[in-house]
Amino acid sequence: MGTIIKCLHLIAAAIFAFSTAPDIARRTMAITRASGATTKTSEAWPGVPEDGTVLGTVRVTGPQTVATRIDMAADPACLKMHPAPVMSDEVVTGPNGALKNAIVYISEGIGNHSFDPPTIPAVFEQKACTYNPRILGMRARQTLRLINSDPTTHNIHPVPQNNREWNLSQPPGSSPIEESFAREEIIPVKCNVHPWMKGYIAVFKHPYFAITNKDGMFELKNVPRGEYTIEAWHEKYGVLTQKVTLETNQAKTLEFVFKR
Ligand SMILES: [Cu+2]
Repeated sequence: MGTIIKCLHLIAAAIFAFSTAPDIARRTMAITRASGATTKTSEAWPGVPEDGTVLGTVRVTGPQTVATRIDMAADPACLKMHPAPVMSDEVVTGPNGALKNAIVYISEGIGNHSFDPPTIPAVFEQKACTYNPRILGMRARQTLRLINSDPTTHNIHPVPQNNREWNLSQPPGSSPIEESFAREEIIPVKCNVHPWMKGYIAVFKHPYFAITNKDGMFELKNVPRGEYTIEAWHEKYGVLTQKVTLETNQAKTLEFVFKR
């Protein structure tokens, strides 16, 4: 009897280990990647800023999508601030498919080199029941200042995979809330009061990131010579990757084209 129970225990343990192993592996991979431990240090990385530049544009091709209308009727205070219909700004394009609000950043090539975060805070504002900016780029361990400029209560709820999750209510007129994130990650942010409110806070351990403007343009400045992997991320279209080699003080132009 005892042997049978022991056997059952072993089988149960094996099933448990098997079913959780891929999940744990995935999580470990994500954490390792985000902490920078798996990125290869470039031989040429001098660790000091130089005048190298990686610049260019992000575009999207394919059939034009129609922006959906946002219904703010659930909160009269929000509705009142928008006399005209509000359209989703998930995808904002300009001439020739120029894509706004893509994040372009160095994903490999810096190795474990560390940078002190800026002393000025990154600001994420809730304004007219939307996030301003929709996509915020900031640094790990930099202060994040959250502001509610609206006459209604918001609930700021970042949903990270690799950082501490928090969920804070901010009534109208309350003081700014200060928070921070310890690790690299692009974090979706939602408001539990207003389901249409969507934003992202992109956290980097280094200063080499940019968010495309209305012309789809980006510029990474003061990049030292080296070999890098550059990624372009967009909330709807995913990630594109390119390799680039920079000599001292060189400028390289890249174009990223998402396909719909
Ligand atoms: Cu809200």
